[in-house]
Amino acid sequence: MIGRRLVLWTLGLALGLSAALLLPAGALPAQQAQVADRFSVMDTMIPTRDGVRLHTKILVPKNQSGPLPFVMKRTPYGIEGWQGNFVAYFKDLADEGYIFVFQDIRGRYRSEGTFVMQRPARSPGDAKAIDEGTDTYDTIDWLLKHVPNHNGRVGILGVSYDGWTTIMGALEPHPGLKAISPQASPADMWLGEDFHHNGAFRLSYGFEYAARMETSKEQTQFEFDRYDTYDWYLELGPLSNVNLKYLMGKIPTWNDYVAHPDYDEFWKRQTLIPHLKSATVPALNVAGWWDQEDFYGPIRIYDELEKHDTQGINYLVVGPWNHGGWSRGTGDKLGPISFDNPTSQYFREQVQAPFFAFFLKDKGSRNFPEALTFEAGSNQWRRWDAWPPKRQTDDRNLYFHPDGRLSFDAPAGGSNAFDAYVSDPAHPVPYRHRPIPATYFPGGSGWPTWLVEDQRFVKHRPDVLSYESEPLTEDVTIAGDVVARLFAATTGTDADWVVKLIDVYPERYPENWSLAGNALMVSNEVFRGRYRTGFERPVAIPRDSVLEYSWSLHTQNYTFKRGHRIMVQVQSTWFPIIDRNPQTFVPNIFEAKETDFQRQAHRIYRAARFPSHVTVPVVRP
Ligand code: PG9
Repeated sequence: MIGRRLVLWTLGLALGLSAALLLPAGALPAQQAQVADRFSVMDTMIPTRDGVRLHTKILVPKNQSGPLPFVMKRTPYGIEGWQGNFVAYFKDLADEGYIFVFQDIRGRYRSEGTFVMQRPARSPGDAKAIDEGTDTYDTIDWLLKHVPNHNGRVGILGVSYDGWTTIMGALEPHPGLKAISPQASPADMWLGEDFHHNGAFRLSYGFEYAARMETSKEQTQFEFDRYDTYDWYLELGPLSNVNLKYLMGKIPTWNDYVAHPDYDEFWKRQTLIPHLKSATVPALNVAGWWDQEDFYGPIRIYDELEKHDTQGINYLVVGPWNHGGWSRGTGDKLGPISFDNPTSQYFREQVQAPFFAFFLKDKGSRNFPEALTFEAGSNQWRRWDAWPPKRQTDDRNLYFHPDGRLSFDAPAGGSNAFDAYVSDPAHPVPYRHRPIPATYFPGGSGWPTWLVEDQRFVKHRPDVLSYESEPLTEDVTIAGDVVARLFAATTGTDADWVVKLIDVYPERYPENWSLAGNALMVSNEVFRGRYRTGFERPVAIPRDSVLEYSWSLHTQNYTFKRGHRIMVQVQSTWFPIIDRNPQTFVPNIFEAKETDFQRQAHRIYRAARFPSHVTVPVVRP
C-alpha cells in the first residue's frame, strides 16, 4: 500500500522544497513573526479562464505610501510558510517595497484543478487551452483589477519548479509583466534535469520526487525501510519492481517514465525551449555551478532567449551555489569549499534587488553585465559581455595517457592503447559517500552538497579510471563549455559513460589541511551509450567496437590554481542517482529483466587514432 509507505512531509509544507531544509533551526519563528508584522495579508481564490480558482496570498506593506509594483512567486510546494521567504531570499525586495503575491499552482495544496507534472505549454493558437502561462496571465489580470494602489507592473521570480512557473508565465506574457527571474528552472526533463541526463534515468531523484508530489495534493515523503538507500535501490532489482512492489501504477509521473524511455513526443511537448521565440520581458537567469538538480535548464533558457534578445534585456548570473543556494545564507561556503565572499548575499543585494527595482520602479541604472559569473578557485566575480566568452578563450584538450596521466599533449600510442575495467551492475559505484539517506531526508541527507564531495573516495575502485596532470606551473582558468570525447569499446551491447573533471588540491595545503589532496568535481555528466546516434531511437552498441562518444559536461568558470592538478575520472555506474544500465541492449530499460543485467569489460582508448580527452575553454592570459 502506498499510503502506509508514505508519511506527510511537513517540513516542506513550510517553505517549499529547497529552502526548508537548510535554515538554522530556531532562527525562523522569531524572524518570521517580525516579517508577518510588516504586511497586511489577504487570502483569496483567484479565478482563471476555465473557472478553476487558485489559492493566493497577497501581502500589502503596512507602510505603503504610494503605488507599488507586484512581486509574485507561483509554487507547487505550498504557500502557508510564505514568511520564510523574507528571512533572506526576499529580504532586500521587502526593504525596497513591493506588494508580494504567493500562489499555489493548479491542483496543489488549496488551489482547485488538477496538477500535471510540468504541464506542457499550450499549442499556439489553441485559445481555449490552459497552462501555467495562462494561469499566470489570469492572475496578473485579476491583481491589476482588484488590488488598489499598484503601479501597473508585475515581476515574477522563483527557484526550480517556481523558476519554471516563472518562465512559463513569460511565454505569452501579460502586458503588465515587466521583469522575470527564472532561477534554476528546468528546461528539458529528458536531456538534462531532475529526471534524466542524456536519457540516463535519475533513479533516486525521479522515484522519490514523483512519489512525493503525486501521492497527495501536499508533499509526502516515501518511507524507506532503512537509512542507506544505496542498498534499498540495489535490492529493488529491475525498475519494473517499482510499480509491482511499491507504487502500484498510481503515480502518473512514474508511469510516464516507463512509457517514454526515449526522447519522444511526450518529452518534446514538455520542453519549453521551442516556445522561447521572443525576448520581450527583461529576464535575469540564475544558475549555480554545483546545482544538484537543475543546471542545464537555466543555461539553456538563457542561450535560447539570447538568440531573440534584440533589446539587450536577457542576463545571466552563475555563482558557486547548489540548488537555490543564492536564496539563503551568505554563500561564502559550499560544503568544505570556501569562496572568501558572501556570494549569495551579494547576489540578493547587488543583483536581484537592483534588477527588479530598475524594471519595476525605474530606480537605479541599467548597468547590468550580460553575464556575471563567480569564478571559484580564484574566488572573484567576473563580468562578461557574452556567455560563453568565446572571444576570450581557446579550446584545449586534456588527453588521457598511460599510467593515469593527463596532459594537454596528444597521445602517440598505437591503436591498442587503452585502459580497461569491468563494470558490474551488481556492484555499482556509489555517486556519493555512503550511507546515502533519502534525497530529502528530514534533518539533512547530504544531497545538497554531494557535488562538492571529495572524489578520492572512488579513486581506488577498479571500475573507476583516474587520469591526473602534473602539478600546474601556473593558474589555468576556464570559462565556457566543457566537452567530453571518449573512444570506448565494451564486451556488452549497451553501456553508460560518466566523465568528471576534477580539481585536485596540493598534498601540502597549509591554508586548510582538511582540504589537502581534496578532489573537487568541477564538471560532470553521464552519457547513455544507446543514444549515440540520436536520442529518439536507442540502438545497441556493437560488441568490442571502438566508438566515439561526445557530450557536454556543461559550462563552467573556474580557476585551477598553480600547484593543483587536474584530474579526469571515467566510470560506468553512478548509483543510485543514475539507474543501472543492464549493459545488454533491451528496447526499454524500465522493462529489463534481472538476467539482462550483466557485468561487462569496458575499454577507454588513449591512442593517437583514438585520443580520448576532455576539451576545456582556457581563458587567454
Ligand atoms: N528540482 C525540483 C523540480 C523542479 C521541476 C520539476 C521537478 C523537480 C525543484 O526543486 O523544484
